[in-house]
Amino acid sequence: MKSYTYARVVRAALIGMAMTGSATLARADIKDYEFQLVDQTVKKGDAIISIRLVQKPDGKPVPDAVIFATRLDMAPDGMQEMATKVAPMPSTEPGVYKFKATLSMAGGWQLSLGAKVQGETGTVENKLVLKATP
Ligand SMILES: [Cu+2]
Repeated sequence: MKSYTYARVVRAALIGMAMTGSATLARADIKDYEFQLVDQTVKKGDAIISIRLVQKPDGKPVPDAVIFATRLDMAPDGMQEMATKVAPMPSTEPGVYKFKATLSMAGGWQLSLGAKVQGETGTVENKLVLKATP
């Protein structure tokens, strides 16, 4: 009975180690994360921009990321200097992050984002291009 218990303990420990090992292997690289636009177009004026942070390849949503760098400008239309403020907004959907911005002109706008993901080193950096419609 005693040796049986010991064997179980050893086996459990080995399984635990194996699981830890695979968890480390499965651990994503920061390059496996990506921002995506929920909507490619928004209406010109006061707009809410929704973006999704996902983990490739399965597109799993990534909640609780800290987004610290944002810039929104008209670089896609050759107007880099035409930038607007981006304010974070609360979101109820896990992995979806919302921002409020005033898009004063119809056309292409580039949203530059940086984020830290819990448990990962490095920074997710992405530029997304959306279109403001008149
Ligand atoms: Cu412009």
